[in-house]
Amino acid sequence: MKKLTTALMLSSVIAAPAFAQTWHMPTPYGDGNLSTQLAYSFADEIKNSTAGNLEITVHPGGSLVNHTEIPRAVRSGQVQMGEIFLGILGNENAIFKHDNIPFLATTYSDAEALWKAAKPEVSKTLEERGLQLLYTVAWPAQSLYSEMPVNQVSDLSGAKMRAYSPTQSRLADLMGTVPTTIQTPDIPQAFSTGIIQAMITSPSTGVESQAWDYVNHFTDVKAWIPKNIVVVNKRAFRRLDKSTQDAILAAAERVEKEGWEKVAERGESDKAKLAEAGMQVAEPSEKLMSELKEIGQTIIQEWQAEDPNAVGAILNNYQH
Ligand code: PCA
Repeated sequence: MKKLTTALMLSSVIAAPAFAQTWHMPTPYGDGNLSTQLAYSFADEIKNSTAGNLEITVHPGGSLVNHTEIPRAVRSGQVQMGEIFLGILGNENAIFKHDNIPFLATTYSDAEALWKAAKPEVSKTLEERGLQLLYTVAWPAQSLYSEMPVNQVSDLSGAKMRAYSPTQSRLADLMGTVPTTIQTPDIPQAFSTGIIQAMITSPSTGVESQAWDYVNHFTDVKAWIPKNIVVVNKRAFRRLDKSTQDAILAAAERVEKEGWEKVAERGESDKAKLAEAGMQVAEPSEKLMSELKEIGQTIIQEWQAEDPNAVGAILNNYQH
């Protein structure tokens, strides 16, 4: 009897079939993006380091769950993990808006510093919603796509502008444009049917949506550097054994570091692709920049007024 038990225990240690599980991880963006590539590499690392005990299936591009539904799907446990663009949570809590504030952090090192300043609050707020933060991936800096050259904000007057978050929608208002919320998979159709005429996003999303089919001009205003977050359902994570939890945390740390290392270069190589495809890639005029920065100041003030304590704490941490 003892032998049999030992044999069973041994076989379960070696093959571990009883404990192997498959998790699902919906993501919003397509395979060409750095964030999606890192999601695959995150899943691979965990599969290897747990010897197949935890297999994570990545479902890119909103294919399993629409982007706007991903937060709820992870929270309810419908899926165990998911990737979310932080800015879309802006209406839930002002602290999430730090991610889309124009001209608050426009270099990658500033964006990292801003993230460091905001992370404790963000993490705590996600915890209260049953979500544990695993890692972050920054996007290349956000710049302007338009049909015509833009030398000043009024050149865009009345244009229909894509918005991907509440903060960006406010920016569109202040620019005298008309915001319309469109997720990335719908960008080509939104341009071709005239629902949008301009957008502010990364070179990567321009490449993914083949922006050159719809607009000719890319003005490199580099207004902010937003991020995706990858979260896990807290209960699902707690149910794992310690070594599997550690494997997830180790992979998350590695991927986050790799993301910050690669993002600047990815922005440059994708910008080169826009030019190769025939877009006019231009540096912004001084006038455009000073007008946009002024709008940025208004947005910061409005943001602070929304939650003076929490936002004030982020700004304080960031600036000191
Ligand atoms: N691409 C995503 C988010 C930020 C970015 O560069 C988008 O346009 O929706």
